[in-house]
Amino acid sequence: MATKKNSAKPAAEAISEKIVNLAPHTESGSGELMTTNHGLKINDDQNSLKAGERGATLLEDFILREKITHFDHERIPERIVHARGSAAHGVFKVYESQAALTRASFLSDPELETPVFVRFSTVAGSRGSTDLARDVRGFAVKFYTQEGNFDLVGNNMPVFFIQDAIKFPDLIHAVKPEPDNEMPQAASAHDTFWDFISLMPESAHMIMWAMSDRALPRSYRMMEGFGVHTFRFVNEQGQSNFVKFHWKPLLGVHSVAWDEAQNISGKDPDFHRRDLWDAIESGAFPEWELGVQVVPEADEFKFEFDLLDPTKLIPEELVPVQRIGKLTLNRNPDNFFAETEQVAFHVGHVVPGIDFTNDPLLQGRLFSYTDTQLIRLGGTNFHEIPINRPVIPVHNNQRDGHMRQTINKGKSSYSPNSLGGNDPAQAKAAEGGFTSYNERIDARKVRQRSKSFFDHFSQARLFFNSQSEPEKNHLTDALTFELGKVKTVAIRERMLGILAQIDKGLAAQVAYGLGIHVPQVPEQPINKSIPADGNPADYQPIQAESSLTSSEALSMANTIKDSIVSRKIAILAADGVNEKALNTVKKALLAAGAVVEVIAPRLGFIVSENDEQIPVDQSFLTAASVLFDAVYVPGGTNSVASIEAEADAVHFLNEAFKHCKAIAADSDAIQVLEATYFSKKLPEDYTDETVLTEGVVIQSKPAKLAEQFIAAVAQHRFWEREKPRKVPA
Ligand code: HDD
Repeated sequence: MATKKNSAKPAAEAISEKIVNLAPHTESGSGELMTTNHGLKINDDQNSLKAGERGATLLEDFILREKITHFDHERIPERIVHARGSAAHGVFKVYESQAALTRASFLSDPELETPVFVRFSTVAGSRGSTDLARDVRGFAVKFYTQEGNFDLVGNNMPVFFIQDAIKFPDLIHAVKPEPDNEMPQAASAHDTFWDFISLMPESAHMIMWAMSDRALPRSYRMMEGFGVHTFRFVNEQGQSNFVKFHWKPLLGVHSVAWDEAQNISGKDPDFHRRDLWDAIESGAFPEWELGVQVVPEADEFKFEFDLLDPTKLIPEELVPVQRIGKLTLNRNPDNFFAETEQVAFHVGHVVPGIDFTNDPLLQGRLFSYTDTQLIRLGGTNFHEIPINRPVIPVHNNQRDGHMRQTINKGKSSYSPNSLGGNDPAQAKAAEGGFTSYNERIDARKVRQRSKSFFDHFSQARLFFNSQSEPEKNHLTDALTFELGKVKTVAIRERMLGILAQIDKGLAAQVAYGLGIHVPQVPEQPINKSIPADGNPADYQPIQAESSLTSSEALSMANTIKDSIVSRKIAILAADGVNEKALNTVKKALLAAGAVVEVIAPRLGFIVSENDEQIPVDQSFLTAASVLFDAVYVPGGTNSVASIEAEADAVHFLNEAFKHCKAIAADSDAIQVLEATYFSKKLPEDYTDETVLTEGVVIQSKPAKLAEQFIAAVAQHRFWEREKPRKVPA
């Protein structure tokens, strides 16, 4: 199925069945009188009840007590992982019926629009931490189908650190802030994380992803998503196929630079949250295509890796991704706590036609998610919270518990019963009753891992080999940074030993940055995740080579670069600006879907050459280049002189260049570029003629400039500028 183009609908239409279903639970105080929680109208919300105007507050003040008590209880525990997140409502539609593969009804009817709620997150940081941490991103989708809720609880990386859920608490303890001093926040660059990772070679492949630019997304809207595990599709005839789920963003997959990420964390820690919110508010609805890689049951053992091993992906060269439907996020939540915070995902929320495999990570997750909601949301009735309710009715014999909302009628709450006519009745498979896939299992009870899980390096190497030169440099720098923050030299060395198994050149470069040598490997066992009675020799990684030398889909350099929709573009201007140039370029950028802001020495208005008032969106004090994708400097003698003299403006341009962004200037604004450090890098003969050198556009004709600038912005970044490796600013 060919990629469908961006087809955003106006925000006003974004009312799905789930939005209708949430409506009775919404509240607005607009035009209403204030009441207590019990409906009593409040006359004075400013003063507590006192014994005399200078006297003590009275215990009798039930209004004060209710208000303070509720406030004292406002917080609930944050998620143990993925605490920091942001979410949106939307819809999903399948392109063509997938009934041959799965009986899931939401995948069988192209007319059917299934409401969804999607939450993106970082993993390690607390609720208040920065969006721009170097981290995996969660990509959790709740489909409110006519057969119940289906949750696809994935990440923006297709593999995971560990193979067995029993290691999850260890992994998370290692990455979270260290227990003695609660440092560092939202960062893996510390001893405990790398201590654990360096003892667990099964994490090698995921470490390549986590240290790559994938860990620094430009936007949630520009990330891929992956179900990670191999799941099953089961059709009406009971036939099963293995399936891997993918989300492919229609805006392409893009990242920011590490230096930029660190700056954004200070300038706007809500950068991704704001970006998602603003895009949806402006009608630039984020879209992804749902992709599936389908493997017939008969091919289970055909691959050089185990389909049940969550540290492996299926290269797209081996099994192409078929794009079967589209997800559109078209509405922001009304209330962060009620929706984004209280939404409860669970890999075990499936619908008929979707089933599990024996991937030991998936199997452990099937326990964890309900358990975590019980403590986080406070009891068994969390499914009754509006955002978690299915859009279809719920009937069973479960009863009561904290905060029960449902008023179950009738005498019988057991099955079988005769007093209630034996209802609610079980559903036959033909009526949509869920039946587990009838997989044959004939085995001994063991605590073991299959030998087919023991190749830890071949796909790590495949990933590294598939990266472009700038991506490889970023990955090398990321590892050097992270291990540079590790204090214990033995941990650094042990990690170099693992890197050397992946790529000797990579290990050597990181070692150089750390000022140490790559140890001789593998002299000693490197896997320390061994049972007490295990023989270390039986648990060491096996050496294997992927049959592919590289895989195109693994590099972000090969992503789509055909759109500037929702890219943020700064125009640096001051009084005396050439309004014709400014307006022409601005209009063209807006028409191409970009967001444009005029940045000037102060807020209010600037007055153009021809006395036109131009509103200013931000001053140099509030704006920063790291919050924009590209920058344009229009001409106009006085404006150009002011911008050239404005240190913040020159810094803005220098930094934009450093972060490899598209830059455009009118020919008569050239003196501004000459004030930057990168003027030396531009060809000398630029005048009126077009010069498109690594994303710097200099033009005298505004319409032509706009055209070239748009093409440059669509490229996203000109990473080649980083030669030799780093650009000072
Ligand atoms: Fe998990 C949350 C994704 C392994 C236990 N996980 C959580 C969220 C995402 C993932 C996106 C946030 C959901 C939201 O936005 O509310 N987790 C993954 C992926 C994994 C994975 C892609 C590996 C393939 N997780 C994993 C394991 C365990 C957990 C192995 C435990 C054995 N995950 C949890 C949890 C969380 C959670 C403790 C914390 C908050 C929550 O569930 O609702 O149950």
